[in-house]
Amino acid sequence: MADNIFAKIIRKEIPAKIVYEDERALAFRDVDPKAPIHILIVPKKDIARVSEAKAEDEPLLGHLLTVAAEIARKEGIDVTGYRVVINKGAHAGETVPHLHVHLLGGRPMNWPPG
Ligand code: DGP
Repeated sequence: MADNIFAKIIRKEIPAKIVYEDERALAFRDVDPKAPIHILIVPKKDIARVSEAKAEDEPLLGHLLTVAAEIARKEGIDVTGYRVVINKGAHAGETVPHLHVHLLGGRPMNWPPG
């Protein structure tokens, strides 16, 4: 059983501001938000990072994106726009070894990212 912080949030061993949950995914507010809306969407399945997802995980990966889009509509950032980010590895700044999709919105963002 994984003991990283997101695995503990999924098991409800530590609190989080949960905004969405179904049988395959959980979404909660980032504890250190980088935008007015910053929500993390995670699979309940233990997948450390996107590079470790298997072909059998493809429906689950797609589900995380449709959940992100649904949350964006509920949070009122669908019209103004938002960014969906997955960090993998040191150069991208991955810090938690459980796959997570960042949903960021509520302000204009630069491109390319820093
Ligand atoms: P990443 O850098 O892509 O691995 O993003 C990890 C994010 O997780 C980062 O934005 C901060 C957030 N985070 C870390 N610990 C916690 C926590 O205990 N609770 C919540 N809600 N977010 C956390």
